[in-house]
Amino acid sequence: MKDLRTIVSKFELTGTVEEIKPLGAGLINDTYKVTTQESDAPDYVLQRINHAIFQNVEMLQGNIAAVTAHIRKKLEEKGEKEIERKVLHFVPAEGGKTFWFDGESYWRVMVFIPRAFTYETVNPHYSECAGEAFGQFQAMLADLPQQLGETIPDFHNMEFRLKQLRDAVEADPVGRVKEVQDILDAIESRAERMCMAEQLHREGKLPKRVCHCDTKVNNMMFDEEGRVLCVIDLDTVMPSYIFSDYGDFLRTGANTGAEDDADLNNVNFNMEIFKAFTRGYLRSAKSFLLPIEIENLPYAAALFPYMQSVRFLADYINGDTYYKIKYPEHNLVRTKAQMKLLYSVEEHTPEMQAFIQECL
Ligand code: GN1
Ligand code: MG
Repeated sequence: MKDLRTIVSKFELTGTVEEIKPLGAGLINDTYKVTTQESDAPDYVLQRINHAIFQNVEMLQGNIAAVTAHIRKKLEEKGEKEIERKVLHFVPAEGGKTFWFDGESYWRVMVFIPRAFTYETVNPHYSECAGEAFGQFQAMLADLPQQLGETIPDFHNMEFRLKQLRDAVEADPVGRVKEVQDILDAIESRAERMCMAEQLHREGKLPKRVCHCDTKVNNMMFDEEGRVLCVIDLDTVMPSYIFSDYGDFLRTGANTGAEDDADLNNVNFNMEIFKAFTRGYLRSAKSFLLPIEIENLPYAAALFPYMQSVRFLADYINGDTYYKIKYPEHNLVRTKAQMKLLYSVEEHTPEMQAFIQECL
């Protein structure tokens, strides 16, 4: 890999680079913070785009440019102050593109948002703010004039994810299927129901809307007072069911344990977080959501731990080719934690349905 300073020099930064060090905990791209010496120059975020996963970088960056320009315009129209902290700002590279190819990898640079924080866990108050912010994010993008490309085709298509898992099981390239048969059975017994979104879409009952599709709690920036500044990690913004954004936040934000908790006793679905997030989300999204979308929010809460289990398990069976791992069993541990979360969501489903009715 090329020297990071050389890469940064290909972008039109202001200020002198002081240091470049790793940032964040993403499982896909490599991210660095670039600090500048001058107090009046911004700091930056440098990212190596995972090109094996995002194969069409032109499309990827085109989507992000369309989305950020549209949000910026909306914020300007609202007379929003501090726009620079509320929408990502990409820095052009040599040649005028928003990315640079070093012959091997694709890189991009954005302005670092100062005095902003991300969290791995949030309290109910922050969750309510997050729910409202994701509803607003979807609302702001509802009239996006461009048609966005699918940066990862079939990204949240449950039927496709199950097919990937079944293909992995059939190939069993590293001989791991025999040790995970009980998990596979639990997955298969829920498969048909979990593909309900695709079924409803085929029947013309469930629309696709522009969604973020990676609403992990740590993809959201908060200010010093806990107000949401903006949503980051826009690589997967694409048409999907609103279940994606609602469900993936709860998968991460309402888990009382870690995504990869080895102690399953830590992993449960936190109803306080669920309630707060749902209250916030419905406040800003109720006006445009269809009844079928609202009714199925508890399904969305189950769908994402389920889908994530399927994806982690497929990667484990395939010999860990997709997600970054820290130890050999990591994807299996992740799978078990997500399955435990799913069971807890299932137990809480009637309570969730009742709460949603109260909110309406
Ligand atoms: C990946 O890059 P990161 O960590 O924000 C993944 C998500 C998964 C998540 C699981 C492009 O997100 O879909 O839900 O890991 N992103 C991609 O933690 O596959
Ligand atoms: Mg991320």
